[in-house]
Amino acid sequence: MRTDSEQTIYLKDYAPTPYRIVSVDLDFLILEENTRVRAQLTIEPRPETAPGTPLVLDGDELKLDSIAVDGAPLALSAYLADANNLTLVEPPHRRFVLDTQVTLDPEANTKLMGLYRSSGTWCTQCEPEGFRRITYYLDRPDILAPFTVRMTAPIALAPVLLANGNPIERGEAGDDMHFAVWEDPFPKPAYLFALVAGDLGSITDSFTTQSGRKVDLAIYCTHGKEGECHYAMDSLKRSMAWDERRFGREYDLDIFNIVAVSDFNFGAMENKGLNIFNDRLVFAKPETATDANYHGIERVIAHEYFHNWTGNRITCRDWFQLCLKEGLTVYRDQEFTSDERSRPVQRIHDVQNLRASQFPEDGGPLAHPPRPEQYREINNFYTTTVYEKGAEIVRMLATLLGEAGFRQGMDLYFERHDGEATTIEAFIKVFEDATGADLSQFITWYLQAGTPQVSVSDSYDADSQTYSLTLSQKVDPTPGQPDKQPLLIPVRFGLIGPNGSSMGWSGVSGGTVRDDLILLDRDSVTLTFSGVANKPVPSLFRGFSAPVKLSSGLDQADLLFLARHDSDPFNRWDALQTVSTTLIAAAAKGRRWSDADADGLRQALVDTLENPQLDHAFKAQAIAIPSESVVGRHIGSDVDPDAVAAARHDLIATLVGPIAEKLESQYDALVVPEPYSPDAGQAGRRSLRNGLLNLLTAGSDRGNALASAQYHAAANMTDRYAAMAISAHYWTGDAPALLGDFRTRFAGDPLVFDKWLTASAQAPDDGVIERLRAILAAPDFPRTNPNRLRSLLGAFVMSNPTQFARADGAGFRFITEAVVEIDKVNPQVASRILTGFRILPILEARRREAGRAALEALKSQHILSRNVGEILDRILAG
Ligand code: B3K
Ligand code: ZN
Repeated sequence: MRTDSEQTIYLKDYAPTPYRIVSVDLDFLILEENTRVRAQLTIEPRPETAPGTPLVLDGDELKLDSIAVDGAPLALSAYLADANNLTLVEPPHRRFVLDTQVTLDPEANTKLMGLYRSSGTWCTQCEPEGFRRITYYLDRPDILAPFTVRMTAPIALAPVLLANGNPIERGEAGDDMHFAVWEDPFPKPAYLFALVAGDLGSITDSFTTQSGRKVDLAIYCTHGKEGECHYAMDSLKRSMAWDERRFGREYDLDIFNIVAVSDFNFGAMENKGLNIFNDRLVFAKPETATDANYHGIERVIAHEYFHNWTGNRITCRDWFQLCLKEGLTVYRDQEFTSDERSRPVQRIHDVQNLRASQFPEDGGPLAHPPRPEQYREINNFYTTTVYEKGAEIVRMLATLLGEAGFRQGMDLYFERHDGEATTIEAFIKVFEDATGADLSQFITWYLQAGTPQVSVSDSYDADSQTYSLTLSQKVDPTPGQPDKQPLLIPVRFGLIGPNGSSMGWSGVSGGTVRDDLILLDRDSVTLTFSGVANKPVPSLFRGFSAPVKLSSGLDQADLLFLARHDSDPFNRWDALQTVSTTLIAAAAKGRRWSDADADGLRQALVDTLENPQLDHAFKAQAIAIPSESVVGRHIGSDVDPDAVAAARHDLIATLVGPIAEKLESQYDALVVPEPYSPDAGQAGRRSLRNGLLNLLTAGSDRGNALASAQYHAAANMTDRYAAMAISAHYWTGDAPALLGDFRTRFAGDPLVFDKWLTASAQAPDDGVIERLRAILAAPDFPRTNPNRLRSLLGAFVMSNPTQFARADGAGFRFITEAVVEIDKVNPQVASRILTGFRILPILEARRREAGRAALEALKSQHILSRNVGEILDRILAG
């Protein structure tokens, strides 16, 4: 294999640049055929820089048209320019203006990094290293400068001209052209630069900040889609108010714009004052968007808005610190959603996501610390470990310091580091300085990869009324990190007595216990509680207080006791999940459950469903049977996905059989009266009803008919999509017909087409790969659009374990062949799809070998991008 660069970048090599950029003036001439970019960079050497030190700017696929310093064209011997660098051999040893011009072809830019065109609209994506595809620059996050941007474009093609900051001038430019000038007074790294030019519709609104400043808000979109932007606008205003209330953070410019585009490599981007969004995270109407889509829009609008402080005002020193802005901002968006909706339901949702995607990453060949120490391609490190584990680390900090201490630390962070590009160490230090806490052990969470496994043993002595609890931690080796240090693990807990209520104790020895928090800070801690009147059942890691795998040592009876009595909703949910996972995992290995086990679980599910104190959304999560992937992960080695799928199906049938009628009458009773609203109450009710449909479809002979009827009667996308997706997942008799109807019914709506692609990709029948090949090969399949590709191939890889990991290797080969083609167009999308192969180590030998063979063929037969090459090498080495 050859890749375009094998170079590895190391954190230990970090050094500031010898020159800094004082200010940036950009001038874009946007034409149908090409775009000309003139950059005037005011640059100066740092005080410590020796005269004659070369200045090396970054570029990527650039071609230099002209170059001058302080107005004088440069002699050929004074610089070196190629596609990747512009070097001034001996720049002036004083402040000077470097003036360069390059010409770009946005239409041909299928990587969607830098300046590109999406459905006629010119737009940009610069994080992490896209700005160097626009102009030669010191393209790294520790170079902060104020930007002024002038854009000139044809009025007919681009009546709307947007950039960061505030608009300061606009007017006619002759020849049916016009111009606009934008100024962003806040010094920013180039990755936050953005520009949009196009013929767009918009909706507008305003927000008055806590200090009384009025901010103009707008969302821009394709004409005709304005009516689908209102939920996003509402989410934005609620986010702005929440950040003031919860963190005292006020917005700082007079204007905040969002633009929805249809070709985008990920969800959205927090460019200063001009967020650019994948349109799937903006557009929503009940007939085409699900409750989950509304939820996603609210979350991501909030996330990008929150970056204005955590990411933009305070940014990262280098890309190794990515978690500084991403983990913290995910924590903030999770907290926002918890405050806006139901906290326990949101917590369960976030943990499900963590376990479904981060745990597999952390336990496989792609494991890396939240703050990595090396990379070949930084785009491969926008991972669930950096984002979601990063958020868990911030959450643990808040748990350890308490709400007030955490807020004091955050206040100090904003005060001390505003306007800076900083590090994880500086972030941790503000909490130490604000509260006096010693966090020297805690920071290990950022530096060490792998999910800690915590095991528990306990004993009770009735005579002395003492209860002793031993907690031990262990982290398996991960690539490049054979030896692990013990972490500081906060264990929120309670002891539950035989009557189901919480128990107190009179004293505790052997370790640190603060109120309801145990600090597990060594390999093993044994706590002895005195004055404990009866043998308790421990409820540990309440609210999932740390991202660990727990072996509680509790048997099914204890777990079902917790499911019934724990005052902590998360642990009630988790207890049920653990029971189902354990039963399916054992059955997949040939040890089927006893009748008594199944009866006990069934009764617990019924009790949960019938408990009037629990809300619908929680019940929906509680009755959900863990996915095949979650069970496979729990088994951990030598996994046969067919056996897991069969055991899971069998368990559902066993549980549902005797109570099918009861479930169906609950299902009937839960119909949600129209009109549709995306609010948490209605959404929770729909999710419970669809959860029941899922059980009935898998576990009763009524499922096919119920799902078909629901599909045809549905008045909103949530119910229609659920019926189709459930039918496809269990491949019911009517599934092909429903998929066929859905496709024609919504022909022409690309975001609904994505739903069809995803449901199609999850069908478990042996014909699925041929069908997917045909979809992909159709001449009109939009093979440059990331949403389409991910909906089809991402869904197949991540949630069709029986077909992706087929023993004959057909699923693996289908993906590697697709990856070769996609890599030529868009390496970021290709490498993301390839990460699905990280499951290989846990599969049974036949499948593992088939997967490796597909990867070896990919490696030996093709020229691959750095993105794909890095992922491939890491998986093969793991
Ligand atoms: N910061 C961007 C992600 C950029 C991804 C580059 N591969 C969106 C976000 O996390 O908010
Ligand atoms: Zn982010």
